[in-house]
Amino acid sequence: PKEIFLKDYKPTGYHFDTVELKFVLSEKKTTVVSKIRVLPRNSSESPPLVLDGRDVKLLFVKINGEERKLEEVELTSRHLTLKSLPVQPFDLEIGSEIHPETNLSLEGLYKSSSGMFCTQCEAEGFRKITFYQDRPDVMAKFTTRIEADKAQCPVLLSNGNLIDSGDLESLTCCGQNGFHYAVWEDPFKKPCYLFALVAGQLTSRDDTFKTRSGRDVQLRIWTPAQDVPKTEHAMHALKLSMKWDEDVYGLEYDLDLFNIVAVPDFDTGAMENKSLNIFNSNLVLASAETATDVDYATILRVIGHEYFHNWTGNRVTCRDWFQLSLKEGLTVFRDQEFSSDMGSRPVKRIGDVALLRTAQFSEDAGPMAHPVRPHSYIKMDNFYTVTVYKKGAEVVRMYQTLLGKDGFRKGMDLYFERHDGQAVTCEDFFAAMRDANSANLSVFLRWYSQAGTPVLTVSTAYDAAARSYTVKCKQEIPSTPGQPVKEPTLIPLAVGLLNSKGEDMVLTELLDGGSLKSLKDTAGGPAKTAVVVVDKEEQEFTFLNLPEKPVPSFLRNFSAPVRLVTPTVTDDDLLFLLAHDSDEFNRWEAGQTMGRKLMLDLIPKAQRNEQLAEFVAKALTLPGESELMDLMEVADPDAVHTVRKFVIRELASKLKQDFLKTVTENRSSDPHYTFDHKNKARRSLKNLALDYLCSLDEADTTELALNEYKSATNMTDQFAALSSLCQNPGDVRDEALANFYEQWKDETLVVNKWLVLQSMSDIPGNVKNMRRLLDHPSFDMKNPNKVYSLIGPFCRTAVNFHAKDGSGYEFLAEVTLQLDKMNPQMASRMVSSLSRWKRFDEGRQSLAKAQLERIAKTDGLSENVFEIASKSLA
Ligand code: HT7
Ligand code: ZN
Repeated sequence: PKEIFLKDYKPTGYHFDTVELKFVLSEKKTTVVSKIRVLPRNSSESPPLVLDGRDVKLLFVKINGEERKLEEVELTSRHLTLKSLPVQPFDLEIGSEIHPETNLSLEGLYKSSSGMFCTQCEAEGFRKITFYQDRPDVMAKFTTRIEADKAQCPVLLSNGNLIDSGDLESLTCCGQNGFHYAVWEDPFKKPCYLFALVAGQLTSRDDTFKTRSGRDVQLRIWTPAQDVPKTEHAMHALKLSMKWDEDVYGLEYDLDLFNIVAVPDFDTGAMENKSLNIFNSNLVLASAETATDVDYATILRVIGHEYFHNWTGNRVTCRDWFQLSLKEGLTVFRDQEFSSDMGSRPVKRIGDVALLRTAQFSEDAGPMAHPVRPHSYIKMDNFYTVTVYKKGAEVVRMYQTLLGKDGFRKGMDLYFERHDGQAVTCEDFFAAMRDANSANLSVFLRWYSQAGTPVLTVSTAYDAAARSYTVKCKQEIPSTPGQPVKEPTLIPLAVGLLNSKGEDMVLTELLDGGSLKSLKDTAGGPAKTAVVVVDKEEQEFTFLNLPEKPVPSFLRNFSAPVRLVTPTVTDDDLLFLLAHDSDEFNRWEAGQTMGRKLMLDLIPKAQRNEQLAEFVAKALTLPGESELMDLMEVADPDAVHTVRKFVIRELASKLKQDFLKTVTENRSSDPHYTFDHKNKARRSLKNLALDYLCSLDEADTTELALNEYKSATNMTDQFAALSSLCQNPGDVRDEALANFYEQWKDETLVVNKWLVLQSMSDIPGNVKNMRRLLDHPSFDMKNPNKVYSLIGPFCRTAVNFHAKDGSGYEFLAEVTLQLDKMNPQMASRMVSSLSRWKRFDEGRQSLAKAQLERIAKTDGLSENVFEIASKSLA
């Protein structure tokens, strides 16, 4: 397979100005005719025009209306190359044929199991629809005509505005009902990855939104008729998103119609196609009975995310796919801020950082480590990663931390002023931030080019006589594949200093590399948090005028995506911060640091099979198993699991009465479900307490959970009680699972939760159960939601995926190979779970490696899986 490099980027020799598409839809054979107005870049020469195309049958090619003989064009399985072209603007017309019914890859145009036609074009799916320059810097105005059987597809949707529609009485298909047509015109230039088409039997929930300039925008959420009642929350989320983008960024929606379609088989979460967002059903549909608080929050976030792309991604798009984080990092940052404003800011930040640490830090330390802007790829689909998305969002957040909210907004305004309607790079974003603030940030660009999580070591010394406090910083970025040596980057380190009463000290003056700075907060008042800029390998800062030795609170609000090491911070300091820090993120962090330290100290004991006695801790939700494994020289899944379970049980037994009280006091007397901060917080505390109690596996705690399960009036509480019961193998667990399935077997999204619960289980020997579930009627390998529910969570379990006998690895390899024949993107996401095999003991290493080798050797393997398997073995 061919590797593609960022350094080889060249603009195209031809612009596409307008594109007229005509689809005649049928599941077996759909014809697509595209008429493109082509503008040669250079009027003195006509280089070959290379069009991408995969699994598309070419029917004809016309230049300025004249048909080219098919023998005269160059056609391979990947490209159509046209030569001897006019040097003046010309019309290119291409006729082609595709087969939606047999397209199981879920990219291009496919027929969903629900019967509707649907497209997914990002990153390179448009080439499965027709021959085209399938790259994001080719931006054109699209008009789309769709013709289809009216009974089978009463609703025909594409991007932009509906400009014409009607019946085609003269056309009938195989004696069935008549055909009808719709013509859609998108007035905005766009790359083809934002093209979308949906056709099927759909019903909409309709609403309107009045923009701040007074325009009415029609909002429609489309689903099969029976699901319309479950779209109320999604519609609410959409209106909140539209309002938020106006309020916070001054960004208004630019068309008079905004459509969302919910599709039951969609490869990932959702897609921001211009004015026609397509969503996985599980990110649209919700009711109190079938969806949890987490589902409600996720829907709010993703509806926001896709809507925000209208400006960050669509109006200003990426020059090439290496720049993916330009739109995704920025839009994730925007959705994080949106969710924070709609709920609890610290709780949101804690959740985001916890995910970054478990998923992204480990990616950054493994064989697939890559910079936020990768240097090369074989399959772009493999680079929709936590690094590009979540570390990319942290990079954007750092601009805001460095420049302040106002400075960041000025940078955003300049970015849109300069680049609206363009396809640009991460440097363009950087330049807008820099120029709008006259800031000197050049070292900051290294965040885009260097992989690996920086380790920031911070130590301190207080000089009582001088009333000064010196903070010594050292940064180190570990080697990653292809990048043995790293340069220091620019790290904004947010620092607060607490006095002995636990109050923030006022920070007045800072000696920074010899120069004295006076400190003020952003509103010009006294500073209680200072952001110091660490941009050298080693650096010292001294805070002046401090009357007593402070307790330091470093990296407040997680001001940079680094691993912080603080050798001079004591356990007493951590307890003090846990009790007093005004930065709520760091209060949580102090508890987590203590939990990590205590559990890591216990691991050698567990490895020697010693008794793990006398442990008491303060933190409630403990760091997860994978986070702990990541901190070990050689990851030991069994010991980590034993220790974590032990600590949970110890806490539960010591605090049993408190937990019982917590459950009782946080039950709601109101059966009506409300998704607001107060009720969410109450439910999550109650359910966490219940989970601790069930870890004891005692008769009274089991009975309590059973009662909670039976009396639950919403899915959050019902599912939480079921999860708590499922910790312990036995009849109660089996009966509860059977009961839940029986109750919900007709609600696919709820059945998926049932699959997740069994897949993530740590009951011994769960692989057997997994094999049984593969054959369960509720499972379907062709549906991504089923695969993500059943296979994904299993690979995150310490004890079962990493079972000593290799059964977990073998299971995953079998599933991956089966999946690869249908949907390579999904298969490569699955195989990634094996990529960190070198982190484990020799026995597990050889078992995992054998499975990777088995996958890599398989005939007919996709490029997607090949890239991950071969890089993992390297
Ligand atoms: N921009 C969208 C990315 C996406 C995608 C990428 C590869 C394969 C399938 C896909 N479906 C959606 C979603 C987003 O980040 O907003
Ligand atoms: Zn996105």
